[in-house]
Amino acid sequence: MGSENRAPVTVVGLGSMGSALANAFLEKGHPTTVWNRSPEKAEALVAKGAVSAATVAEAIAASKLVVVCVLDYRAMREIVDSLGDAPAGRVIVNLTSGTPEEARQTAAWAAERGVGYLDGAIMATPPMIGSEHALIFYGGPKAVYDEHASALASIAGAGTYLGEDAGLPSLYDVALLGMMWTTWSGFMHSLALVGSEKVKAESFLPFAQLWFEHVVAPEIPKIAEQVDRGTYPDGGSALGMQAVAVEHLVDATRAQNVDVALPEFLLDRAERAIKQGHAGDGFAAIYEVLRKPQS
Ligand code: FVH
Repeated sequence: MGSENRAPVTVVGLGSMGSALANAFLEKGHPTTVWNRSPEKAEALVAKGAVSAATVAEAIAASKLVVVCVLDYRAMREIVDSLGDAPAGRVIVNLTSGTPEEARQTAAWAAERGVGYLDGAIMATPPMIGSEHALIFYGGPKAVYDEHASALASIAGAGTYLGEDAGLPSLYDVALLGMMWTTWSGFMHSLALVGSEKVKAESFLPFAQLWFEHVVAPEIPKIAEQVDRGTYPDGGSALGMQAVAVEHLVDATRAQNVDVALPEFLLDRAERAIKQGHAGDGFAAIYEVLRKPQS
């Protein structure tokens, strides 16, 4: 599509992420209107061709497609609630991070007011925005997504529609965030352990990478398959045996005077799974404990 045919877009919220989004729309040739609570943040974008709206109502009026990316849902709702009926007939793509519940409530708010609504979760940092590798999850009415998919491709080549449920992008977002934090925390714990004997992270790194690549990562698809099947074959390393090894991890961590909370958590969940009868199963049986925390 020639840039003269690009759909007009409004971007509300010009923090680090909103500015990157507006910049990507401008670079792909979309006529772009911007608004931010602190108007000076629009200046760099105006220099690149954006139109700075004096009010948020003016910004919403400028384009059918309105992308909102502010700090949290409270800020998002403050902004849109101040507009009365003005957003009716517009499409709001809300890329503000939050919970599935907040996303579903905002989708209901939009449906009551005749506003097309997609909720999105950005799985990228600002410098990645506009690249083919930037991933953004979307949820909401399929017809609304289809109508705006080509404009949205300007901010993320790897935009992925998850379905009609506006809560799913936030759910995937927090699930991946949790995976990232726990994986990194596991690495931090191992660095704290070897660091307690003055081993440099640099010296340990090649073994951590080898371990991750050849032992940890290849198990991920197998675990996923077992969780979907609901059976957890031990693969030669039963949980009962692995729990004893985790006990060593707890003991050694304490002896090295390193924070013991993480391995204690792992041991506790392994012991709960064993109590539920999973001693002869594999590691993935932990899923049964995490999924039903009351037991
Ligand atoms: N930056 C990142 O790496 C992550 C990547 C994943 C997705 N997140 C989420 O994106 C949302 C915005 O993040 P951000 O990085 O742009 O955040 P800030 O630079 O801190 O900008 C915040 C903007 O929100 C505006 N704002 C805050 N409160 C209000 C309010 N009550 N009314 C109107 N606007 C408000 C703020 O305006 P100002 O302070 O400049 O006037 C900024 O435009 C966020 O959900 C991340 O979790 C980013």
